[in-house]
Amino acid sequence: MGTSVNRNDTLRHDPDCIFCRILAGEIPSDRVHEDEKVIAFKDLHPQAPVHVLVVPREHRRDVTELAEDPALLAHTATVAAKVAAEQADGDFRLVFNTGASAGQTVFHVHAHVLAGGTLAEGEL
Ligand code: IU
Repeated sequence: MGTSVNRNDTLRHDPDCIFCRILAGEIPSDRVHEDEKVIAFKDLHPQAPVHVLVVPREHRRDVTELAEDPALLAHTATVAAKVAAEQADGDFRLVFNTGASAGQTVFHVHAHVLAGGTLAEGEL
């Protein structure tokens, strides 16, 4: 399915993408942050005491497409740090699974923020 502009004609949106549907409010999520560029919500299957996904509103496939907009990539990291400071002690691991072999299952870029407690080496 092709990516298209969404209702406000500014952001790339894929109606078949589950994260686009979460962003549109069609599927509920437990949001901990939202602004005009990204949202952050709790992962449905947490793998750490704090496990939040920071998701750019624009439909981009992975971190390599996100990196085409350096300001948006930087903003994603800044929001991750804010979430870790608010939900844990400020320390965090930031993971972008990129490609199926690396464990990416949702092909709308998202940063996993893992925090709280001591994270094992190599976790996620
Ligand atoms: P991955 O890096 O693409 O594998 O990460 C996808 C994550 O999205 C994974 O941790 C899921 O638990 C999480 N997730 C979710 O929180 N809510 C959903 O509706 C779906 C996946 I689908």
